[in-house]
This record gives sequence, C-alpha cells and structure tokens, in this order.
Amino acid sequence: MRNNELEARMRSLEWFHSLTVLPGAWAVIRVDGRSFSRYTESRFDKPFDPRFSDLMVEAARALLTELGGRYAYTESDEISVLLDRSSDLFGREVEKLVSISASVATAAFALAAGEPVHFDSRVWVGTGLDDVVDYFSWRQADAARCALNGWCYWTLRGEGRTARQATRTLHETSVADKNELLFARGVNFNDVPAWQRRGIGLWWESFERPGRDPIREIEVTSVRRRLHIEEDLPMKDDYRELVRRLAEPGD
Ligand SMILES: Nc1nc2c(ncn2[C@@H]2O[C@H](COP(=O)(O)OP(=O)(O)OP(=O)(O)O)[C@@H](O)[C@H]2O)c(=O)[nH]1
Ligand SMILES: [Mg+2]
Repeated sequence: MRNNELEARMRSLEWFHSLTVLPGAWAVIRVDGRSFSRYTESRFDKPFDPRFSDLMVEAARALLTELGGRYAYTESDEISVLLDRSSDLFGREVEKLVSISASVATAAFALAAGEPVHFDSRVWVGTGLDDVVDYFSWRQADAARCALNGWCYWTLRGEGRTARQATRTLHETSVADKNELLFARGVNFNDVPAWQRRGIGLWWESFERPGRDPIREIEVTSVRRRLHIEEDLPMKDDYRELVRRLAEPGD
C-alpha cells in the first residue's frame, strides 16, 4: 500500500474527528472532577471547604480564559463554560473541545493544589438562548439540592450515624423536612453562605483605566477587561436574567 493511501485510510478511521458542534448552536462545556468524593474525603472540610472552592475557581478562571468563554459557573466539583454562539474555537470539533477543556481544568487545579487530579469533560448543545438559560438554572438547582443534602448528611454523620443510616434518612426526608432537620440543630440553611447554595459565577467585565498619552501629553482613559467573580449570585428569575444578559449582551 502506498504511503498516501495508508495515510488516507488511517485518517478515515479517526471516526469522531469530524464530529462538530453545529454552526449557530450554543455550546456549554462542562468539566467534572473524577472520583472527587474520594479525593476530597481526607483533604477538605465537609460539606464545604473554601480552599476547595478556591481551587475550582482557579480552574474556572483558566477555562474562561483559554476557551474565550462568556460565562463560567462552578458548583461542587464541576464547571460549566458557555461559549459564544459564533465561537469557532478548534473549528467546533467535539474531540478538541472536550480533551482540551479537561486538560486546562486539570492543569490549573493540579498546579494550584500541588498534586495530580483528573477532570472529565462533555459538551452540551442548545438551539436557543432559552435552552442556555434553562441549562444554567438546572445546574444552580443542582447546587442548591446538593448543598442541602451535604449539610444534612454531614450533620447526621457528626451525630454518629453511619454513612448508610444518614443516606437512608435523607432518602426518606422531604426538602422542607431537611430544612427543619438543620434548623432543629441550630443551622438556618438560608444563612449558609450563598456560594455554597447557589454556586459561583465568573464573567468578563469592562472598566475604564485612566492613563497618560506620552506622545500627545494628555490624560486618556482606556477600556480594559477584567474577570468578575460573583460569590453572591441571584436565584431563580433574577439568575435567569443575568445568564441571558451575559450570553447576549446588548440584546
Ligand atoms: N470535602 C468536600 N468535598 C466536596 C466539596 N465540594 C465538592 N465535594 C465533593 O465532590 C464530590 C463530587 O461528586 P461527584 O462528581 O458526583 O462524584 P465523584 O466522586 O467526583 O465521581 P465522578 O464525577 O463520577 O468521577 C462529592 O462527593 C462532594 O462531596 C467541598 O467543598 N468539600
Ligand atoms: Mg466528580
């Protein structure tokens, strides 16, 4: 077989290489820590540790920067990054998007933590802005659910229940009763820090920086971009409005 034939045949077996996110569709890349239940077990406070959250924010910052995303949202051990609808990053190739996003998150987290970790990655595709808003509402609802469960679980464990007993109790308890369970033990879930209940959002913001033009010798202002990290995100409709604005500013 001639070399160019071999080349063509081998390339044709790279089956998934041609898989791309359709033009005009919205894409969200979501990375998630691999086996982080085990990884966090002995290293971080439960149910929430600001040191762990800082590492996730560091990874989210790297993703937003490297992927040129519009908005990043992190809760628990996951990060979602919304790409611009017209983004042509890696030619919208799915293999590249998932592998590079997983590497970016892994490298940023591992460097900051000082030890190896792994992230997986997937691509979510939405056809309209409403889908995007629903997506981020869904992840925020997941944050709230996990936070309530985590607080209840570790409160019960702290009282001496086994993992099996605590899990079973929570399985049989409604949301209202979980709030009640905490309240009876001196924890008002509404007073738990917002970043734990609602997650953390990151986006680019513009600001004006005063300076001096040395040639014309006049004062000038330049517009710069910096990362905004929001640890007190709004909820429900207000959050939906925020996501809508960040996804399509000016629309
Ligand atoms: N101690 C501690 N654990 C945390 C914190 N934030 C998230 N986690 C843990 O991260 C884990 C994330 O859950 P999953 O992603 O569903 O589980 P996983 O073990 O990572 O499994 P895979 O994602 O399927 O590989 C949960 O067990 C959380 O308890 C934190 O602030 N402190
Ligand atoms: Mg995980």
